[in-house]
Amino acid sequence: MSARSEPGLRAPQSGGVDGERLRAPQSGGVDGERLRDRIAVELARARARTSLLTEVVDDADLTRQHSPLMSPLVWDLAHVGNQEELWLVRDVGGREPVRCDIDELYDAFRQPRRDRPALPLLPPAEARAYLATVRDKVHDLLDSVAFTERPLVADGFAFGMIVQHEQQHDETMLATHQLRSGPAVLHAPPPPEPSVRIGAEVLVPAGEFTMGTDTDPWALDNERPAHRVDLPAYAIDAAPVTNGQYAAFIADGGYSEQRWWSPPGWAHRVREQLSAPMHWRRDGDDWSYRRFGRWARVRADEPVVHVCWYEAQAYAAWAGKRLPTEAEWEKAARWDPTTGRSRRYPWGDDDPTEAHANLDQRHLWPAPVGAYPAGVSPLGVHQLIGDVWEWTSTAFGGHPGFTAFPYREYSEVFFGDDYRVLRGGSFGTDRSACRGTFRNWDYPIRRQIFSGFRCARDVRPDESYR
Ligand code: AVJ
Ligand code: FE
Repeated sequence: MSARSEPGLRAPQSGGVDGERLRAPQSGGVDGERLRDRIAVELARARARTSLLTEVVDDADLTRQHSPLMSPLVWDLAHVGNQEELWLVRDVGGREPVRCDIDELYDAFRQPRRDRPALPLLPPAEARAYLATVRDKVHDLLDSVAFTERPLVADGFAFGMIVQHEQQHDETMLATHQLRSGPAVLHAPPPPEPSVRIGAEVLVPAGEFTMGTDTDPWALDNERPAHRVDLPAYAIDAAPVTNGQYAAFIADGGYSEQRWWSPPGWAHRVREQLSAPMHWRRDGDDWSYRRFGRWARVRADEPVVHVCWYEAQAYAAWAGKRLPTEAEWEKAARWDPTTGRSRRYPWGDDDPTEAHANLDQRHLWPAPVGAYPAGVSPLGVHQLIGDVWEWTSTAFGGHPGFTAFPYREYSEVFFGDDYRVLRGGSFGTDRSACRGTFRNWDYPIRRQIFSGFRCARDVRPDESYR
């Protein structure tokens, strides 16, 4: 039984989020056709990005391991096709396997990343041919699939899951590109310039809100079910912490003062000799940062990126603040005080456009603070979606009433104290794999991902702005 077919804990005030508009289109008729078209568009969009990320480098670069933290790009490539084969061709379609001899090679749990370059992987041309064969079969079965009430296919869920899976690996491949040495091969226009001034922080009143979702059709198991969470009043930064703010922490000796760091954070800092975000180097009195093969001056008003959870936590302590909990992040992003509802996104229920957020690998770094006024939340919090993944203080776990669906290895096996939750997506995240409920997670030492943060603090019940 899946979380998706349970009546669940539908929250009284979540009606708009969980409203009729998002209900299952049936197999036949206009809605079914619209869903088929939407799936085809999303599959094609994901594949275009996968192709781009794997065509800008040669075969040697595709096969090489650019960092022990990452897979060779050609592993991600064939793994994307293999997951699509497993879930769509074999499970949804009930078709014969395309290649069952390679399942084990591309099973992330059987092959740790550091070992992947030594595997007898499909060479690039074979991997591309494999993906094309699988995709042809998927188009064939998409033409005739019935979007029945079966949880795996209702609302086209399995297709949405596979779209998001490919896009997630595309973000991982983008992070591999960032770790790759050599000249720039990726090109994109710079993000927009700021168009509004943003205050320091926003006060969020005490009270309940709806966290998670029951009905967002392509929400993954860890985003479910919707449930009410009561929070005391808190203040949260109106924008992510910027390079300028972070450089002030460095200049103030933040990396050499143990008191700002947690004990495991300090041990990690010392062992790894951390002294600045990943990819930064001194440039006179300033800093430069290498992004995708080009050195650029660190810009003070851009959100800081490539920091680990321990660095974020130390910065917050230095600033007299703390990281927000995951629930605090989500309330700031989704709660509308006028209606009491939780929105899908800070700006409303509509899918992101270029005006709302820096997503989709449209730009190759975070946008300066104030660049996305249209993306503001009802409470006045900016740039929650896109730009940088934001570390929260919360360990990754299931929402109350969590049920693994459709496989435990997507989320459940990662629950526990080892991982911290990140929210909101980055410039490298596709809009299909990002929403107000979407949850990412990683080890607190990781910073090769596009990770930044914002701070929060407790407030007294009678406090207004500090
Ligand atoms: C949700 C980003 C942590 O990359 O490990 C990809 C996504 N799961 N293939 C990851 C995922 C299976 C996952 N993260
Ligand atoms: Fe995967």
